[in-house]
Amino acid sequence: MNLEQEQGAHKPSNNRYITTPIYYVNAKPHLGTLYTTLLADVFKRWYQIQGDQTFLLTGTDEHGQKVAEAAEKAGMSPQAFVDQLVPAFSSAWDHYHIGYDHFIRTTDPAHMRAVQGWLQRLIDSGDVYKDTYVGWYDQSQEAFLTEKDMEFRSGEEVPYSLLSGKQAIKVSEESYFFRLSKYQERLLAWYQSHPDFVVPHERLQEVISFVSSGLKDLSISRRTLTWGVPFPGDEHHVTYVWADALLNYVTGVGYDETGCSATCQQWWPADIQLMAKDILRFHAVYWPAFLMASGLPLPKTLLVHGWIKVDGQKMSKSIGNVVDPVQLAEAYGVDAVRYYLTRYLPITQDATFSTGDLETRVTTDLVNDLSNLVHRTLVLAQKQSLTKLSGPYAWTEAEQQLKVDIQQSIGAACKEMERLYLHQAYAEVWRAVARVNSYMHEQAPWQVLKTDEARFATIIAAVCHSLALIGAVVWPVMPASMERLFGALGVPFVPGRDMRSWICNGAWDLSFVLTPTAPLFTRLNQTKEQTMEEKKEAVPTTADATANQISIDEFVKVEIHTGTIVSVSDIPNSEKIYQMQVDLGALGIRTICAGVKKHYSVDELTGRRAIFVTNLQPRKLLGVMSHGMMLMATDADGVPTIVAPADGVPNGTRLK
Ligand code: ME8
Repeated sequence: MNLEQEQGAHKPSNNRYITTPIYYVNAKPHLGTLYTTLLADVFKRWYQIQGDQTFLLTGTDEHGQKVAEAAEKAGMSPQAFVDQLVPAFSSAWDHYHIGYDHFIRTTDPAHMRAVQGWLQRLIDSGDVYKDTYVGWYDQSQEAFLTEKDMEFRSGEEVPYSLLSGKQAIKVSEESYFFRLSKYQERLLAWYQSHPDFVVPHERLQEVISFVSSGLKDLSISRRTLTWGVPFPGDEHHVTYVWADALLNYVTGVGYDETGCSATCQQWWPADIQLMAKDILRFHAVYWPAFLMASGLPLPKTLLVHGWIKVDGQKMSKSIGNVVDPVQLAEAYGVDAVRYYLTRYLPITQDATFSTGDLETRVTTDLVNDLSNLVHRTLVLAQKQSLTKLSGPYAWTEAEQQLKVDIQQSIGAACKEMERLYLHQAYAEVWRAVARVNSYMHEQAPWQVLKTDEARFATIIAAVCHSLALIGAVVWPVMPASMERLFGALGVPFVPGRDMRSWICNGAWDLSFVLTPTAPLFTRLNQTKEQTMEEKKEAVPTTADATANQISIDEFVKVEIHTGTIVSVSDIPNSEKIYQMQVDLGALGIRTICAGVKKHYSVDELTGRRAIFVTNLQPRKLLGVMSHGMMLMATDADGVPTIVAPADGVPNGTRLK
């Protein structure tokens, strides 16, 4: 493949094409399917704020045995069954403000005609031929199984699929085959020369080892099934559901029965194809081989995230442990769920979903850190009848430093977005939020307003500039809330405008027209304060000195890390406890509560380095979930003092 073909000869360089898997319509959407679709939307909006043209494709996979059986169970024809389920997907995505540009259904006649045209060309070129398939099939995954995909358990003749853990079914039928084996070496060469083809990179290794162990030709038709795209020239066969489904990525942008149309060439190859790890093989092996056989360029990157789990099991329609995304949004708000999923489910690994954790993060990050900051600023300005702000501004060293720090965090976020690590990007953005909070504490505009009105206005202006920048980069995750923020700041926000330089270089000469507004986020619920004392473990009183001893194995279970307290805030109604944002290096920034209010002021704590236990079970203190514990040593007067690591030991270093 030459370079031109690789990049897509006609695709403009600022066209960004993002896809989600097309979901089976054997049940309603759930949090797992929302997660992938949401991440796709965040990327789309991220590119939009940089002035790129974008196309986001999602849709439904409506053929195959799985859907046919679900329809039969429901006592409906497959077509009627899928027709009544599809709106559940599109309306869930609408509810979450997912800006998809096209919703493709594999039962769309145009898609079906395009699949047939494509297959006919492969038959003509000799890449598809007829033979007999004898082997095992995993119905729940709609996958033909190789020896590596199954295990025989003692005493049982029917193997279990390693893809789903379910028993396979024996299939023996005449079938059309795609010459997958022919593409083995080309695929391996592609992976070798395109290390970014799969993100995270570790997942590419699984693909390489699968392909290296030998590819057999792939059965791409089913004779015993009728619910599918009729195979061209053979009415006894329907197209294998994955061959039909994968083609949606090009038919969704205009690939038709004759091939890649002018519109298709505007968008294909895709920039990011999102999915979870369960369907990586289909996308990293079969799909590129299909594209190679069709003379089409390969997608730039497959972004493969982990699974959302509940009680240790993958959230899935078939297990039935699903969370309804629409109900979740009704309970917590669309933007709160969007934020939580983007920021707190690391794309690199499986993650457990819990509403308790969601509540905590909403309270700490959205209510305490962001919304309170916005609200306090607007209320203070209103009190002083300060509604209009415009330059030139008399920035002092404090604002210059604030600007530098914010740009650094946003720059780091941009870098993380470039490598598609959204969760880390938004952790960086929240460093900027913490920085604005600490600036506000340091500058104490509520005191300045009594003596120096001009300085007061400068401080408010600095916070507003910071908020506008933060709002722009947070817009992809929480569009509705950030549009409200821009409304309150009186800054016109046009998502399609090129904001690349705004974001990269900062914009510190804006004008604002401030309008007080209801808080962006409000506290979900408030629990009774549990004092640190209540939680303290009883100290053993036995005289036997060995009673307190623990083994080394027990000790290593405790994870202790170094960190820096980046910001500190009050918990309303608590006399003892602060909530702190602690930078734990690679572990990210965490909210950790400490009962030291009587001994330390906010200023004394902010910026201090300390040592933290990081794997304690999170616990709630006055509605704030604490994710660790700061270690303290009591001095001779009984005053707790902070234990600091030596200079030069970076944040996140584990103590052993
Ligand atoms: O596989 N955690 O459809 P599907 C995270 N039709 N993501 C999850 C998830 C979970 N617990 N559960 C589902 C199919 N997903 C095929 C795709 S594409 C050409 C054909 C998301 O309805 C995740 O993106 O089983 C996963 O890969 C996809 O839904 C599977 O959706």
